[in-house]
Amino acid sequence: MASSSHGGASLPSGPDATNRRVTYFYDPDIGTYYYGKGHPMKPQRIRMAHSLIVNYGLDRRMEILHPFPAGPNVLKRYHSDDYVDFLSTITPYAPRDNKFTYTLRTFNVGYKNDCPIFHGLFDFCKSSVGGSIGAAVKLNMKEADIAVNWAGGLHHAKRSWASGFCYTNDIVLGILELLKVHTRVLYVDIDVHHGDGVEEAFYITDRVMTVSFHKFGNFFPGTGHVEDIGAGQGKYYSLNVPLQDGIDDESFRGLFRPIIQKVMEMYQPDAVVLQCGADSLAGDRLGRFNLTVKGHADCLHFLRSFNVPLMILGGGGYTLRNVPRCWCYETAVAVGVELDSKLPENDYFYDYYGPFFTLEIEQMLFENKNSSSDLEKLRNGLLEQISRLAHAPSVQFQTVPPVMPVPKKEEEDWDIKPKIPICSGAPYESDDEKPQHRTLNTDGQSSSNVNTRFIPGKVKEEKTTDP
Ligand code: V1D
Ligand code: CA
Repeated sequence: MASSSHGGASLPSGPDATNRRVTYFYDPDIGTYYYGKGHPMKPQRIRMAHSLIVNYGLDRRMEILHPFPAGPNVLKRYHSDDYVDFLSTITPYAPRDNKFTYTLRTFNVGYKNDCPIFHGLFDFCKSSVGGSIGAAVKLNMKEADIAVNWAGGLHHAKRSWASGFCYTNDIVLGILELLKVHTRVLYVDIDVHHGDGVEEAFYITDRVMTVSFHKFGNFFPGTGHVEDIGAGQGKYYSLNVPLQDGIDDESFRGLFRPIIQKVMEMYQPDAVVLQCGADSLAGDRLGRFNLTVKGHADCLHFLRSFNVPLMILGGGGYTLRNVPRCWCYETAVAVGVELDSKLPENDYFYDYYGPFFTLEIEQMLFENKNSSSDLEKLRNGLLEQISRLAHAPSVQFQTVPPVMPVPKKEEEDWDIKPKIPICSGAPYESDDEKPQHRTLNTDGQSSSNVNTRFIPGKVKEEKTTDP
């Protein structure tokens, strides 16, 4: 854990320049998905980021894996059965009769909507979730210190409700995977929008603390009030940092660092998930913040310095020339190298990065509507809220399900028991077979038939006794 003596994040095990083992998930098909004409969400930005990453040579400094697609049964660990069944069967060509229209409304999916039906929608969801679960598995197995999935971070999706360009919540599913091994997971969201879907999933538990920085006031999704702090066991474990237009690097850093420092000290997470929505950058088509790439990446720099297993995810980001710059730079921060500001030639060089062909983006000359006194008040109020946290809450009975290895072969699905033996020696947790859980009680003693599960959105814990 970090020491607070320098107000920064000094590491117990060496300087911040220490190398981290980074695993990066990338699906070569991701850039082909298309939300439709005029829709701001463009999965192509992930392919553009990848092209920059490879042309800077960052691929040589990390492990690159194709995400294993998350099948319906994996998605149903969080999403409702009827919603997943619906997503797995809809196509843009379905007949638009009354019954179908009703179903679309039930799940908030539809034509000329934030969440349209597009060709390959379900494959897109499976890939995005597969990357985040794969990232969690790599961290769980301690095969990586940092795991990256730029196709993840889709923070608005609810259990049975698509929202804000998001259909399935890879973050909730990734965190559920992390919770198999880690006691406390910290979720930090720097997308300009509130991370409502993740907050909602974990609102009543202290096993996940959510912290979202976002624009608040007449802005989608409308949630994320500073007084929304969690409930029940989860009281004080949801933190909201509502901001106004035009926040710049200095103001953002002046909030982010002290707040996260204090959260790290008090909560002591054993894994961290950072949603790096790039719509908080200056000049975003939908966002109204004024961060540079370096200001945005400073959040990652700071979290990385705590040396806690870290999952890095994408999210929003709608100015196509800026998102790849940001996510490429952040990939470099993850592996611990400084990039030359001059962009290397890449597949999108002349179409997107002229006239300067540099990594930097332009900051806007518009007013920062967050006054120093407002920011100070906000910071002090939030630091006070964090000081009410119980120090590092522990879990009384912690189930340790078998750690799921990343499937290695194309034909194996997260849902299907692989034919080859598992390298960890643990049995693979398929959906239709009960896993052999190892359960640790607080004394570290093992018992075999008590299965304590955290189920977000339902009840905090479900205790079952195996027959
Ligand atoms: F401008 C548009 C053009 C076509 C389709 C949609 C939009 C659009 C812009 N902003 N939609 C929005 C936001 N929706 C509304 C609706 C009005 N309502 C009744 C809802 O204001 C949604 C913005 C979503 C932002 C998503 C995200 O950036 O947070 C994200 N993070 O991870 C993935 C996406
Ligand atoms: Ca946010």
